[in-house]
Amino acid sequence: MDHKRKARIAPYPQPAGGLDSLKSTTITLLKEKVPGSRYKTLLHQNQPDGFDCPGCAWPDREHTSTFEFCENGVKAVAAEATSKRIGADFFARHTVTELLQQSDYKLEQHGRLTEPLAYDAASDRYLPISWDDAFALIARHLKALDDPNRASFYVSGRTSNETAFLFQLFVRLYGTNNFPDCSNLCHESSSRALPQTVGVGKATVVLDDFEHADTIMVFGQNPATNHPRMLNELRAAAKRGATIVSINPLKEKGLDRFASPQHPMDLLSGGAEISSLFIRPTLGGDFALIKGVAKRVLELDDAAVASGGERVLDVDFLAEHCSGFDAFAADLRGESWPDLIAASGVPFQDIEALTRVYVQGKAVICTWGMGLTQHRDSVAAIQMLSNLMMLRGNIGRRGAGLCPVRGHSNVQGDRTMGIEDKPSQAFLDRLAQVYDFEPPRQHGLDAVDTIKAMLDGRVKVFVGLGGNFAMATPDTPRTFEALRNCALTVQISTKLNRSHLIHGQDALILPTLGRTEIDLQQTGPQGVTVEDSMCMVHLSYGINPPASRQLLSETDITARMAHATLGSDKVDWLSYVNDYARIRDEIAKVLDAFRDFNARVAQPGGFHLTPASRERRWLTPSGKAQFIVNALEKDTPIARARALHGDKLMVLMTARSHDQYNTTIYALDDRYRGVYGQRRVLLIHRDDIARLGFAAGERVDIFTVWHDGIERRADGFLLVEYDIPRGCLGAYFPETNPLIPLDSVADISNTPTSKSVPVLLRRSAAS
Ligand SMILES: Nc1nc2c(c(=O)[nH]1)N[C@H]1C(S)=C(S)[C@@H](COP(=O)(O)OP(=O)(O)OC[C@H]3O[C@@H](n4cnc5c(=O)[nH]c(N)nc54)[C@H](O)[C@@H]3O)O[C@H]1N2
Ligand SMILES: Nc1nc2c(c(=O)[nH]1)N[C@H]1C(S)=C(S)[C@@H](COP(=O)(O)OP(=O)(O)OC[C@H]3O[C@@H](n4cnc5c(=O)[nH]c(N)nc54)[C@H](O)[C@@H]3O)O[C@H]1N2
Ligand SMILES: [Mo]
Repeated sequence: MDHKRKARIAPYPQPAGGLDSLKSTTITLLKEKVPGSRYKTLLHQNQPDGFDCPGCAWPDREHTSTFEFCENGVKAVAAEATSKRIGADFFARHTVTELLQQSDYKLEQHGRLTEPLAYDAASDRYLPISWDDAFALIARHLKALDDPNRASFYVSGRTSNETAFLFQLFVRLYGTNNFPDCSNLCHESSSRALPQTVGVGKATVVLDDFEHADTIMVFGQNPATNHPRMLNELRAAAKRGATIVSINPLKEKGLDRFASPQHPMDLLSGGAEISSLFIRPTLGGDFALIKGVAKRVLELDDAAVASGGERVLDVDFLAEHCSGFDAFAADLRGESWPDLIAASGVPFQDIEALTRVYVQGKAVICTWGMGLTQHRDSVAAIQMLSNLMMLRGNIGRRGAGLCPVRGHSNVQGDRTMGIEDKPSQAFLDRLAQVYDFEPPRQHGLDAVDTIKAMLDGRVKVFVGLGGNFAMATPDTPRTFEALRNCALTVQISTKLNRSHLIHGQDALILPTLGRTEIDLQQTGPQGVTVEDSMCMVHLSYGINPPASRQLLSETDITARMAHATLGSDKVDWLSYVNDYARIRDEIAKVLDAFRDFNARVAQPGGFHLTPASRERRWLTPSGKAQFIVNALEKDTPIARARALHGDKLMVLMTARSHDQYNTTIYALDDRYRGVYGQRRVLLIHRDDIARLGFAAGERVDIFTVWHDGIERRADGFLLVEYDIPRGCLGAYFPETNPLIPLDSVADISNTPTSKSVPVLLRRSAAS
């Protein structure tokens, strides 16, 4: 394989962005053979007359601004606009068993899926099937189940509001709340933590607040790769003199310096400085760190009271808006400094430095990503962040607030539309009233629980609306076994991935339009709506011709699936497909926040779904912003593993390289981390390499320490000396997903602990 020849490790000396970003873009367009005529696609990205970038959920300046360059946005668009195609002839040439030998990288590289296919066990191949027969097969399986809860319906976050709404209506009319979604693997911890503290599980800021913040604290995020447009906001804030802090075990590129390709002076000057302070907790150390900062804030306030100085706490905000402060303060006072320092991995002087920055800020924004959400105590950590922000009234004020930075471009909108395994009773009541049926009331299955239910045979039908369930989820061999246990698996997809090859007895691949493509229905080209990470809802219109004439839109597929399964007596499914504006009218009937939906979304830039917390209205049981006390836990799986293995025990985080979109591998480099032509690398501190008796450049096998007797391993990882805290390791997913036990999940949110896996290393036999 030619990429092996190029495998090398070479630290990247440049700032993030810069000319290399432009170069990488050109290579991407050539490699995907994107026709020149489609380059204009890129100019329509996030424009009022164009489509919403499928890359990430970071908002745009009102969708009305000039073109903002984003290297990874280009990759996401190019992956969809590729001229490569695979149809029946491709599947006739390859058995599924053969395709299983190919890497995930190679599978996606084959190009766009072009026609519906059904698995044929006799030949071990996918063969063409008509759309009608495909829907009839789904209906037959769903109707044959003795209980609707034996089917589970996964949604990945690219799906539009219109499709998501129809999909949840179909599934609830069918009779279940089994809605695993990619959010379960992602920001579920934020979505569970925030409603308890501030009443709404969404950001309290909008983009404009970044212009007014004097302090921005970025927790557990790698924006240069995952939200490149965020760097423009950080750059502007830094230029204005705002203080930016990165809280991350790694000193990620872009959080240090960023050379904006839009600003030629940056390219010449070596980029703009972004963060002035780097706080580097150990993996999973954030809860203790944030609690430490909160404790220090309280101590500084005590000192101010004693000396008659200006209060550090926002006493007016606490008095008027908060509940539970006294219990919280008492808990903080009782917490031990040595415990907080040990658990956070942050020395006291750094906790002090972070506290000083925080209390000097008059308008503070905290943003966070997967570094905060994928640990066992993630819900507690995010609640602690909320507590910290409440201490100084940093919520519901201009330039201040909480900002979970979502991943998939419409993952937030899908949840708003009711893709939710634990729907509120109020939402179900409205569905019941508008559609005159009794929706299922008991909670459904999320992603992890769906895998468990498929493993033990409770769930027999799996439908995936986008995504790559087999590879995005933990404990890969068990997830594979679970999917193979199904009577039917259905994947609605744009490109080939492993979830098509790890299938049930019957299996369908239903190819669909991507967001960049023209969605032509009876009343003309249709737009769809999405909600970004800061609650802006706007329209998106595809501009490219569809990859194949046989593709149906996701909305159409959903409607036809519903029609075949349930008939159209109650809901005239197919009529909605003619005109998506009619679906938006239905959404407005069920969700008050979407009143006059069609009119409001037609405004350039769309409209804002203002969360109550932004206006200091608190939808919590106490009616106030609620302080929540959480104890520092000592008896954790990692502590228990360490008690068994001493300092041989390492903690692994699994994250993204610069050249991937979740399970889609665009290429084999991770430029900013200096990794080229390979992905089986393990980032490790040089002292740990020596201490564990290895040498840099050796290969190791990774073993999980877990208590269920199952061997979990991932073999042949190259040790790469890296600036990472001692005791911590970094590697890429999905290669490392076999290491994450299915029941190693965050409390309350049930999110896999992808950023803290207790492991041991052994020299690889293959090295
Ligand atoms: N190009 C591109 N864009 C994407 C994606 C993609 O794969 N590719 N994925 C999209 C999706 S779905 C999502 S959710 C987002 C993900 O975007 P991120 O949240 O940036 O996701 P990760 O790559 O997992 O990076 C996690 C970061 O957290 C840090 N970290 C790990 N553990 C800890 C910890 O214990 N504490 C702290 N403080 N930091 C920690 C890591 O060093 C890393 O910088 O990006 C979205 N955008
Ligand atoms: N170990 C570990 N595991 C993780 C994570 C981690 O940090 N570490 N991160 C988790 C996170 S944050 C997330 S969000 C999940 C992501 O999980 P998923 O959302 O399930 O995975 P993706 O890789 O985003 O899905 C890619 C596939 O989606 C299909 N696709 C792309 N565009 C479209 C479209 O427009 N319509 C349809 N129908 N299909 C489309 C393509 O076929 C492509 O192969 O992974 C999670 N898994
Ligand atoms: Mo995500």
